[in-house]
Amino acid sequence: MSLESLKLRERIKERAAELGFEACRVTGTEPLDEGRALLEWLRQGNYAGMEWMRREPGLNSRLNPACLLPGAKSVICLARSYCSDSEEESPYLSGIARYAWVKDYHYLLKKPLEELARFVDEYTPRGVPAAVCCTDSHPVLERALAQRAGIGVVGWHNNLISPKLGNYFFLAEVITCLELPEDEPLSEEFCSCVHCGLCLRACPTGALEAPYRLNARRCLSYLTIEHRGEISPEFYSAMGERFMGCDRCLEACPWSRINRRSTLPRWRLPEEFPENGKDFSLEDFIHFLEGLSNRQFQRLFKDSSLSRPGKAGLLRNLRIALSNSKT
Ligand code: B12
Ligand code: SF4
Ligand code: SF4
Repeated sequence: MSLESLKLRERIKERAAELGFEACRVTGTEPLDEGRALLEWLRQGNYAGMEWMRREPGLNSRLNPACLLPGAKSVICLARSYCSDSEEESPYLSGIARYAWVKDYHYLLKKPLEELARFVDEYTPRGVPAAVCCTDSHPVLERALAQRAGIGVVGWHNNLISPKLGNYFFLAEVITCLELPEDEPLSEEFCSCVHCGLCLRACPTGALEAPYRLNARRCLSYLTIEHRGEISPEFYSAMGERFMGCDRCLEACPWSRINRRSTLPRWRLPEEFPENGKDFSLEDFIHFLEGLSNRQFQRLFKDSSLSRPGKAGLLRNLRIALSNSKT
């Protein structure tokens, strides 16, 4: 690689840092080695009801990121912390997984990603397709790409762990036709899972069936966010008073002691909520949601990850959490 392209990679990293990304590293667009693990995961039905995970053409680009952009040469992998200090916790946050304590990341990361893509496009020759921005918005294996770029290492709990950011961070990518020098993956010794296994023991439903193998059919994150319809009573007690997502495997992980405080804006309960949640109770929240039409719900929660399960899904989860709080 020429000195020019090394300098350009550094300039892109500087721009990414200015835009708020705490890590930025580059990998190529060759097919991913983790493709086989993905196909096996799908074959075993571990995707539960997420049918979109196995559909074409999305599956092709998961296996081979070059399918997303003709002539793609590089993937710029980015990370942004969503970690917050617990003393700042508002009472309603204890039932919500940390990633949803900040505003919806699809919405938060869109602008800085587009800005970075524009910056990259300024260096792309005329007539070459513009860069593509992804943050869980395109079918790519974000963790595997970020692992290859050296942002972190996938742990037994499936999450990507970074030596700088710990566990609580989002991933995003800019895929470009520019050929940039690739960064090296982290050394395998970085990950200490073999001597640990705490996440597997902490999972309250046995969803982590083996190292790296998450069965979404048993995962509370899947059940409370993505699953539509009833939740099997088998999982009620494991939910406790949590009603949105699950962090137990991440909380158990020693790497979560790294606390890189997020600068992303916090999500707050809508102003319409009595006293803005100071005296929050599960009953009050249920009552509040029951009083909203679907359209009002969409308006009030549009910048929140809580919009993903929708009003019906949230109410389902809250009622289980409420009954758990009484036993
Ligand atoms: C579907 C999905 C889910 C599903 C399924 C999760 C799963 N583990 O697959 C559900 C709803 C359960 C979920 C939950 C969560 N998710 Co989610 N999810 C996704 C999504 C859209 C696709 C993931 C996917 O392709 N899964 C299929 C599996 C097979 O792939 P994989 O997870 O990458 O697994 C790889 C490893 O297991 C590895 N592997 C397998 N065997 C082996 C063996 C060895 C030796 C090695 C080294 C690796 C290895 O290869 C696999 C394929 O790459 C991504 C966004 C994206 N487009 O990538 C976000 C994403 C993975 N989710 C994210 C987050 C934040 C979460 C939650 C923390 C949210 C929460 N608190 O509730 C939890 C974490 C649960 C967990 N322990 O994984 C972040 C993760 C960031 C990070 N630092 O890793 C992502 C990247 C979104 C983002 N843009 O930031 N999620
Ligand atoms: S998110 Fe919760 S239920 Fe899912 S694997 Fe982790 S600990 Fe288990
Ligand atoms: S809890 Fe232990 S085994 Fe699990 S991902 Fe973290 S370091 Fe690895």
